[in-house]
Amino acid sequence: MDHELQMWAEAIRTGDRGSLARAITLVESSLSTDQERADALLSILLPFTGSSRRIGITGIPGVGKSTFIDCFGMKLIEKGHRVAVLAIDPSSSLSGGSILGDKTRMDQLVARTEAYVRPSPSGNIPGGVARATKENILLCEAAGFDILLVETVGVGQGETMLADLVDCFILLLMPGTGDELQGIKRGIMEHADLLVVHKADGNALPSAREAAARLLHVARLMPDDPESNQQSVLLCSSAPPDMGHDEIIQSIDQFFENSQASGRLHRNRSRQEVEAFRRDVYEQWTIKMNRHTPLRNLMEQMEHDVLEGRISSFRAARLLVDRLSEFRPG
Ligand SMILES: Nc1nc2c(ncn2[C@@H]2O[C@H](COP(=O)(O)OP(=O)(O)OP(=O)(O)O)[C@@H](O)[C@H]2O)c(=O)[nH]1
Ligand SMILES: [Mg+2]
Repeated sequence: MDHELQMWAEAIRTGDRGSLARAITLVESSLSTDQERADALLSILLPFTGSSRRIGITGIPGVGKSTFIDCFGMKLIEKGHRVAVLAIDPSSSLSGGSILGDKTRMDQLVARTEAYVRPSPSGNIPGGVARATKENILLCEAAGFDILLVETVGVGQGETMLADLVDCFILLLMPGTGDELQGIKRGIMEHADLLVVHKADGNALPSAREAAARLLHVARLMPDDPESNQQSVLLCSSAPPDMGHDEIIQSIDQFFENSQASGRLHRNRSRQEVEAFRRDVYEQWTIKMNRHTPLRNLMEQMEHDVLEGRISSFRAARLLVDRLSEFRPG
């Protein structure tokens, strides 16, 4: 085994932040040599991962996810936890940019040695943001963080991606907009383990209370999944003097106790592993195909034929797969 990688892994395990940051950069690199090293490093660290609580925080832009995490993270540190925060931006693979990265709003957390805050990756990540985030979670666990908070915007694919990465997720909602669902699909509401009416402060407090009461009503109408925990609805403010974070911590403790006892936690992680494997096979296969010139040429030719209507997409795909054995692996 590569001695340098062993030393690097050791430094990560002792909590050296520079080594952790460099490992995350390696995981997000698009160079294939870096990808191979990242794989090797993760393999060394794998036995020291998996024991953290992975918690997703979602909600529309501006609902206060980052401010909430800053405050919530500080309370967790007071209770003796070590907290890592990863932001994911489901659009960054497409746009090449990061909508979250430039305004993390976690000034308290970034100043603490018990916390590690990593803004969302920008640029084109091989295998996508979900793959990189999963590996970053593992790295942070190996570095001794026992609570992983993953922030993502609750629109588009964000929440589906989140469900494949975390054990539990919190949906933040805002009062006073007339519609508690605020464009958030019912699907997310059903998946959330905890509904939090955020910004419950100042003039907004009465409408926050009303919103919580209505949400509780909706939550009770949700189809009852015997496996899931009773969905809670809590009020919270992350503006000073903050309010409600301790209740959220209690509710999450309860969630983890229940899901550990019922085996749900373990089953969910197993499902995530299989999903990740399937996704990675597909993505690595695509990367390999794109690098293999004769295959790429054939694929482009077939794409052209599909576009011109000379062949159906299904038949073209089948012909392509049938011809794969003609090509030597690249
Ligand atoms: N009154 C009040 N304002 C808050 C609270 N939390 C956040 N804010 C404000 O709401 C605005 C948005 O906060 P962010 O934490 O950046 O929201 P976000 O959901 O992370 O936003 P994106 O990352 O852009 O999706 C900021 O101006 C915060 O100061 C709160 O509990 N109460
Ligand atoms: Mg944010």
